[in-house]
Amino acid sequence: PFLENVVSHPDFRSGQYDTSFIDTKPELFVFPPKRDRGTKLLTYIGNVVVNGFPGLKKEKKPTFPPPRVPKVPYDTPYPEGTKQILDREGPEGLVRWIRDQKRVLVTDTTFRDAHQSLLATRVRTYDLVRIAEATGKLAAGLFSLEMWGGATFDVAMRFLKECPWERLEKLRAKIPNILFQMLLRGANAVGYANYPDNVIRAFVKEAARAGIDVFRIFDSLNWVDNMRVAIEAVREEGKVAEAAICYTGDIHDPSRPKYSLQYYVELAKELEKAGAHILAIKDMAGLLKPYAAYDLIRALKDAVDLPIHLHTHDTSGNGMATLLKAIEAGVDIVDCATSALSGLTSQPSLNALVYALQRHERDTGLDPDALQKLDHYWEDVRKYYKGFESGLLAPSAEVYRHEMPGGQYSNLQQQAKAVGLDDRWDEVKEMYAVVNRMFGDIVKVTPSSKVVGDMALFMVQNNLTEEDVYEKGHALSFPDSVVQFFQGYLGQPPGGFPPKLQEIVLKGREPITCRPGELLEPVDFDALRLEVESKVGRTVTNRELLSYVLYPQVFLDYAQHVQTYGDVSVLDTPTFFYGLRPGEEIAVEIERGKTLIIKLLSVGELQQGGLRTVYFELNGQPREILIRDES
Ligand code: 3PY
Ligand code: ZN
Repeated sequence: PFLENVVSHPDFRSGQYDTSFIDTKPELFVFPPKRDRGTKLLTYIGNVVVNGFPGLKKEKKPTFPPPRVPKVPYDTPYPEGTKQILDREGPEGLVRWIRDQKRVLVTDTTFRDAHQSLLATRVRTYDLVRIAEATGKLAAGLFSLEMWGGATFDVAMRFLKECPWERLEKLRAKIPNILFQMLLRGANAVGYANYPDNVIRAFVKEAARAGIDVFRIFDSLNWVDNMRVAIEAVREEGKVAEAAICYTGDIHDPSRPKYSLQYYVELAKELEKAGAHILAIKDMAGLLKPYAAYDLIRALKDAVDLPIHLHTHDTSGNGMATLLKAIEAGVDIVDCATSALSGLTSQPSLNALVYALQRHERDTGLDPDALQKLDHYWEDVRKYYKGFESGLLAPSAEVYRHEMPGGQYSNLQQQAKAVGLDDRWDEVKEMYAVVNRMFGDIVKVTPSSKVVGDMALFMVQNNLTEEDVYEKGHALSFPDSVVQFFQGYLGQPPGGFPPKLQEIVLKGREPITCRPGELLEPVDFDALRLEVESKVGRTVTNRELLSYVLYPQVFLDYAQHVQTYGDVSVLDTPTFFYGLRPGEEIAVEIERGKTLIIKLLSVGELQQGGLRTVYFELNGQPREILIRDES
């Protein structure tokens, strides 16, 4: 930055400066050797070859056929899409346009929820960017692409070692015509705990500037007070506030009166008053049965004057039936995922829906052949991520019992495995339902779903029954997330906390009943900037600063990774996860027009001190890299 400041200074540019200090001191030109980008990438690849990718079983690199990227002539223009309508006419104009559509509109979740729910959120920017232009040109009739938020922010940095903001910018540059949609956890932003109001405002502002158009905002306890700051911030940016009611229970089940039709109708009215442009029904576990969907949407259409957007998961196998009944009832927009990433804990298939509605009065207008081309690509790319598949092979109607969100299922399974409960997974699922009852029947979605999951694991692990908790609970030390939940730090659940359990968990601590954001001190961004810059030894952008505010340690680890290995997002996915085979050569474009040719020659014997030499060729020149063998 210093050098940049110098060369952009007007005096320097006009040549009117005195350089005698520099001219007379040649030692200023002695620089410590800097590890170049090539060496850093070789070190990364060498490490994966020797030690495998963290969290993946180490295996020989499989052979993947090249993905079928649809051939779209590069000079084909992007058709006008919903993004142009929003930019021209603002959110109110967009809402008017939605109302004028007879067809059902569709959001494609392939870039976010589909892989969050099927592949532990692991799909990399590389694979998204590669299909982005074709998506913009072949699927221009979509309402929106859900492509950011939820768990993607955390996972991008924590596991994929890439910058979530760069993903957004790169996709925006390649898809200028379709609305970009993100999932925002209200006061929890894209994290697991409530943040101060000024963080929520700054995050929304930056996300809007980086390219998000539609913000789906929810609260994990359906507490509208905890959604207001986000809704207002989105409106201030001139973007679309899509406020969500999270659906749980069953409106037709008289034994679950808490989550009755009336409950959702009242919630919808509150959200309309709070400033929503669109109302979302967020059925995160896929509990909304087809006939319930029909009745719910009819009732909501009568109750509020907002377009309705339905999000569901296909865990039970009833997902498509739910969409069709919702469409019959007049829903405006539905969420689907490309066929290759649909079904099970993901969304119903986009391709199937398009065919189902052909020549129907609410035909989507999307071209099934064009969508098929995009789907071929995803069929191929999904294979790269086989190490992150959940193992679920068929739909499971058991979801109506445990009510676990689609995005949590495989996650909790991993957590259970990690604490040695692999063979007690059935008990964990059953306990999840028990805990929900003990907690007073709450909405379960990130982060409240994590609290229920943590408690269920805790009880199974310690062989505790519900009665045990009430009888011996005073002597038990509950998971942190459970204590915080009962302290009111995630907000207030409908009907309040069950007093007996709350007293057992809190052991004399005082719970709060106000909005946590009222108590949290505003973040001092200037002070934090100094703090993070001193830790990473360089300046950071406003976006990086926000990454640090939301995920301090994750950001620092990510920054350290970049320091050591460079920008690994430039590697193709098989190489990122599996490294190279001996003799394999790849071309890596490290920046536009600058390509490195990397070839792995061989891996040396284990040396004293646990090191191996990995032999490469970089642009035809031999290179040796020493790697510590951790195995
Ligand atoms: C998230 O918050 O990440 C979700 O997908 C909730 O359903
Ligand atoms: Zn979802």
